[in-house]
Amino acid sequence: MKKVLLLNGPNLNLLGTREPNQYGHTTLADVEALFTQAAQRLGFEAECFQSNWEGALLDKIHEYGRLYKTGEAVGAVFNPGAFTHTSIALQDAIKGVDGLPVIEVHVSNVHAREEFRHHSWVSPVAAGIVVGFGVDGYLLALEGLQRIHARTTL
Ligand code: CA2
Repeated sequence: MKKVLLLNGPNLNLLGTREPNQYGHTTLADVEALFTQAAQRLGFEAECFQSNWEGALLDKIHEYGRLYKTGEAVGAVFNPGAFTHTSIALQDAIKGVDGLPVIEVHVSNVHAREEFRHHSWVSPVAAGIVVGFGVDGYLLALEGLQRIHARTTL
């Protein structure tokens, strides 16, 4: 079974526990369970990984770049959290793994928030972007990834 990565960046381990007006009541564990079930229905095996460390996120992207090249993975759904707005290293990593489809997700509508959240270093190298649909965005992104996979394996 091909793998699909659900990758979450800094502070997303707090999902559902604080700031419910911004991020809702669903916890990261709930999101990971829903994502894993949805991936199974699409015939993929999900791996869920969250880290507050930039380097750990980079390592996971590199790992999936290798798995994508060997045909063992289809891509990644990635919420880079606040690193979205700061990390050139994440852009370089996604560029560097060359080809791995990465769908960028934001739970909140970052464009309706502070100016500093409007810019993303990840968006220019993302295969698609899902913003402002709450935690449903993760599942919408998975569906998008499945469509990209179907299109590229025709
Ligand atoms: O809307 C998103 O998904 C964000 O990626 C979330 C980041 C934020 O820095 C981005 O601008 C937009 C913040 C994640 C923090 O998550 C928390 C969840 C619950 C309570 C506190 C933080």
